[in-house]
Amino acid sequence: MEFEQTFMNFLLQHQEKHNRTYHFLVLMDAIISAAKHIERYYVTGALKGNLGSAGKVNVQGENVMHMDDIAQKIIIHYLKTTGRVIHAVSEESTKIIPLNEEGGRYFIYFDPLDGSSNISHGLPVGFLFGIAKRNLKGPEDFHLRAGKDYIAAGMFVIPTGTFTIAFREAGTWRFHIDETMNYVKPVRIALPDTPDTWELSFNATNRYTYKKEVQEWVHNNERKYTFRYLGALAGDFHRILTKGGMFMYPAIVNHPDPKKNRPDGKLRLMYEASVVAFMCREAGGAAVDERGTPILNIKPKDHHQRTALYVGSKPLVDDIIKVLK
Ligand code: FDP
Repeated sequence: MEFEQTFMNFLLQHQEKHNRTYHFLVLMDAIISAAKHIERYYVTGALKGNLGSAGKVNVQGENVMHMDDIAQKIIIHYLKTTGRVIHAVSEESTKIIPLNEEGGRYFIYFDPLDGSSNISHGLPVGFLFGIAKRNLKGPEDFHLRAGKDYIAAGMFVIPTGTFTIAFREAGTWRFHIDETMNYVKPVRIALPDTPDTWELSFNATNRYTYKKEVQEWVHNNERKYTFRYLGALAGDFHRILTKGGMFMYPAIVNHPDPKKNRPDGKLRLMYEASVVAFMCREAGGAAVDERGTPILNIKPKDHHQRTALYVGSKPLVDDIIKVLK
């Protein structure tokens, strides 16, 4: 019989090696429990009628699916039980969610089920999260942290049983769920240097809505790489992490219907772009916004702030920066 190291054992060793407390373990245990719970609901969702619309719109003005609601409730339940979370910021909640303002130690920013167009098909979606820590040395600035101040960020691609997490200055790691529903077998991820496997990922329908320089860049580069697009950031980025290349969701500035322009981009900074940018940096890559500013340096003004995103292999991101600046 062969046994693989579990995520919790890996994390325990990581905390001991770096002389850290066990508080983070308590938080991660809750996040793992939530993810497993969501995963079960998702795979049985079509049978139970949970993959349809909840008949309301969220803070982003987007249609809320039943599963969004279910995932949100599950995550908040588990976070509450830890006593370690000060505030949670979720895509599914207009306001920040205070959990333990006095005794908590962490801020968590999450999107419970990202990639909503896949939900009704039961296809992959993501539970994305970033974690920052209370300022233990000085005055508390609460929750509006730049990605560079996160201590960890991760994603579950649901329902594939994969979990990827990055720790500050300690790499990006991938785990797979086993038959006992444990995430096991840590594998450290580094973006491949050679372009042979690189992929480009973007919503091709939008290509003529990008600014001219980005349209030209796409035109000049797309034939060099394989094109893949699932329509769920976690799934698309999961591929980029192992194959290399670049995922991009540029600003939309040339839409034939100007009301549909998105000059600030579409993706949310705190619980989408910064999360993947953090994982990408720890795997040796980079991420920038429409001006070529590193995503991890952007301090949000609002917890639901949007941004354009170019994330992936450093040489490709560096190349597109030339047309962004
Ligand atoms: P969705 O709107 O379906 O929830 O931010 C959300 C996101 O999905 C990302 O997961 C995904 O990469 C992107 O938006 C897909 O947007 P398009 O449908 O415009 O391609």
